[in-house]
Amino acid sequence: MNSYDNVMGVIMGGGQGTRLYPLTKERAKPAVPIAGKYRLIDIPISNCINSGIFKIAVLTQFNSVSLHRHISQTYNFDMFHTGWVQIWAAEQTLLANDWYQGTADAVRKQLVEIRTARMPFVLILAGDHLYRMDYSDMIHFHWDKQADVTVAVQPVSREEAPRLGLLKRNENMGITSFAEKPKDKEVLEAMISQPDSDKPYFGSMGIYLFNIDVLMDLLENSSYEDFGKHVIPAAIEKYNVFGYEYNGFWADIGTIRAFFETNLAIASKNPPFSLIDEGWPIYTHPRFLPGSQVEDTYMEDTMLGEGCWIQKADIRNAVIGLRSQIRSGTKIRRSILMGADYYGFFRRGNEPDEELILGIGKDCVIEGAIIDKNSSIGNNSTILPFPPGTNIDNDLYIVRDGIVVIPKGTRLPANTRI
Ligand code: ADQ
Ligand code: ADP
Repeated sequence: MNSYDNVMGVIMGGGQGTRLYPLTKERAKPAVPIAGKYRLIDIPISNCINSGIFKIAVLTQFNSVSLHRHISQTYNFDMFHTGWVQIWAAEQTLLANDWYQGTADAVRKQLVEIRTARMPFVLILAGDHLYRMDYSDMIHFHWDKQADVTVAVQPVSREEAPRLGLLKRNENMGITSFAEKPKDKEVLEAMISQPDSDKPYFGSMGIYLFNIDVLMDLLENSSYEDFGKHVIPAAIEKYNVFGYEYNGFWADIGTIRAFFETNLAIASKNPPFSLIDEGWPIYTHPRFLPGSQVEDTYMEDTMLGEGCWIQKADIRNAVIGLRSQIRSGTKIRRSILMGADYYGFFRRGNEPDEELILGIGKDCVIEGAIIDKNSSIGNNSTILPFPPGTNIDNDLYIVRDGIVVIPKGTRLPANTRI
């Protein structure tokens, strides 16, 4: 594996965190748990490490304790290694006292740190994508093309197109035009690159490789707020900007719906993305948990985390996060359980006070829901999904696009109906 001492990874860890709310109620977006045992930030950091990029900064607006804990417990390179993973949180300084800002603004406010790292190339990555990508191919493409900026692109369908930055390339793969999330029919028509394909557009993956001087120039001499809206269109006018095509699995999981569907998809038969890959592990905080104990349970299309205890349940299409406890007679359909950070008062052979049990109680039905960590659902409760598009804010639960989310640490009383 190559190691790139001249490329630094900058991961955009999230702005206000409204799109994944309430999963971001008490934690920074990069710390949101996925796939039963990881956190969102593990994906881009693992891609960097596996690609040979060892200097990584995570830009975050909401500097949560859990993100710090996760990064410091997980990503420690040994003393013979020059790599580091740092969290750069938005801070109020004499130069900047406004908090919520766009992606370009967030990077601009850390330009001093970026310059101090003295890396000639800066790879900007989103923090809410699920994919496995070897950035070294993109780096070599950038060098071969003698590019100033390279944008990773993927062919996308008509349906996906309005949600992404769209671009067109010439024969040399130079980007000739760019439109950020166009809704206008004429603009959409004009951005078609491959008319006969079922993926006629090139969508920006929001992954950018910049020569440091170009990044400095574009940010220092402007008030551009966003990469997609402002920086990339301006760069095309002034610099050599290329589109590097990537055709592997890639999903933006930055909304509750996308997060939910993608988690369930990876738990399904023939998943579009497999977490099993010996050559390209996804790293996370090692926990030394025992294997999961499953008693008389039917399970189908389920991804099961470590350290769970499941009794006589029926589980179909679900992600069951680490330390989950599910009691007898419970049915789970199309749902994500994030698990727990501890077991509560439970000890094997010593059934505790029902009120204190963590996890899902007896005879519950849970469908179309995300149950965040450390929650407890009282016996005989039912949670069913709402029609897509429904949004509700309630003390005990939140509904986003029809998906019921039980916020972290919620205690739903027995016999609750949602
Ligand atoms: P979006 O994903 O809509 O489109 P944006 O909201 O700018 O773009 O988010 C990009 C990433 O930066 C996300 O991971 C987000 O959490 C993070 N982020 C946002 N504001 C931040 C801030 N202030 N500080 C730190 N992190 C922040 C972009 C491009 C499109 C492209 C899609 C691909 O603009 O052109 O097609 O990504 O998903
Ligand atoms: P999340 O961000 O997922 O809601 P936390 O970061 O609070 O959760 O907890 C995640 C991990 O940190 C767990 O492994 C948990 O055991 C550990 N942890 C939680 N609280 C503490 C603490 N006060 N000190 C040290 N580790 C903790």
